[in-house]
Amino acid sequence: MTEYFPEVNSIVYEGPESTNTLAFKHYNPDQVVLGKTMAEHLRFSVCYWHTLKGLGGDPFGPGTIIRNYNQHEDPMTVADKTLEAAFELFTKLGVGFWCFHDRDIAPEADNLTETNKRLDIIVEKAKKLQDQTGVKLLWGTTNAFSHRRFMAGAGTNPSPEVFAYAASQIKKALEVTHYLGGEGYVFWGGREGYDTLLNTDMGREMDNMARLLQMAVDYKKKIGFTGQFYIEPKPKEPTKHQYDFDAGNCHAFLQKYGLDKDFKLNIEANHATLAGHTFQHELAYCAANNILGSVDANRGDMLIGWDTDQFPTNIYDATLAMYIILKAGGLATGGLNFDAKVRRQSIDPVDLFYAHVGAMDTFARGLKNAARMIEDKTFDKLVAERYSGWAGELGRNIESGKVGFEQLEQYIIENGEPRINSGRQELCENLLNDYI
Ligand code: XLS
Ligand code: CA
Ligand code: CA
Repeated sequence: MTEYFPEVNSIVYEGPESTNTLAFKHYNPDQVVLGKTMAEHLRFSVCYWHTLKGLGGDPFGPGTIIRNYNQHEDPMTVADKTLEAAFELFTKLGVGFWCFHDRDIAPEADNLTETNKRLDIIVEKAKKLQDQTGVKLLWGTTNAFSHRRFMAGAGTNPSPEVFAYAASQIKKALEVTHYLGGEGYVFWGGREGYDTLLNTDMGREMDNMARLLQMAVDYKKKIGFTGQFYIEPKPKEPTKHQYDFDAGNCHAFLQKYGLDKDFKLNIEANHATLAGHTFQHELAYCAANNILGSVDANRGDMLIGWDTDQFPTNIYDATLAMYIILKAGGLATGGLNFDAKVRRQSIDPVDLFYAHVGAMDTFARGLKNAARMIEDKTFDKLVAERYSGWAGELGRNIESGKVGFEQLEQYIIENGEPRINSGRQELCENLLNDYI
């Protein structure tokens, strides 16, 4: 098979002292941390759309990046070579997983039947490459947002015909994800939102979105696909307002429509910050509500208000994220998927490797830092102390539902002004810095 990245060898762990810019300084896949290997904890995944297909286009100009695997007239030849390049990259990076949209891996044809045939050809090859390399599918998904037919959404489209197209496309994507042994399936609401309420029936759109998801749940059971379903929140972009705004919003939606047992969330760092939250907040919300599923590990830019999808390099954020993830018991079927793209000026193939090596090391450091925070119980002790009142008689009575307003009023009349304690935020932040 052709080698597409001959300038890069397999990336190996060389330790913190290494000066090799194409080696891991912290990610040591077999190193055991809190009872599991780093590879088992972190479950790194490469995303197909940005890493293999992204060419650096932005609203002001087309792509700047030329790849050796897409220099061909025939779109199926390009798809074939891209897949080979992809598995070479996955293997050289040593990631265990990949993720794709149906349309990333195989181009659309003139009608759905032909499109599905093309998809089958590429999926067959992907299955072979997975078997040869041991790289697994973390999740599959449907691109029901790029084609012009989806300009007004898929499940929330005002036209039932577009809804039917989206359903057909999801049906097929579920089948191929199942065939490839995918551990999950993501629903990101592409253009499921609105640009003006003046032309929008919001209630109907949300009901229809739920209908589409319920159909997916039914079909999943029918074909025996046992992978985990995820919803991925994002507050805006491409529409002004996306219905699956943030974790809290998705949670309410799933509960309202009785879908909460069938879905967890896929939390993307850049989407969290676009929603005005921290990455850690969205993870913590999910953990507190038992809906933490998977993670799209990237970052935004503090000064840019859109989805820049940059590779994660912030050790502070990665530490806080891993702290929440570890405390929640880990990612189970999920993983850390690098839904991130190299910058428009990073035009060399080697930049893809620098990007992933840096991101993997960032999360490896986050994992090691978080593990020490947990072992030392530094913050557990602070939190336990802060809430210790709930172990007393009053706290127990409130939490067990034994008392109501009248008894609590009586308590205050008898005992007077409550005692209050310092929150110690500065101390907490100083202690955190000891681990970074
Ligand atoms: C776009 C989303 C998308 C999903 C998968 O902003 O991040 O890439 O992860 O459809
Ligand atoms: Ca994403
Ligand atoms: Ca994104």
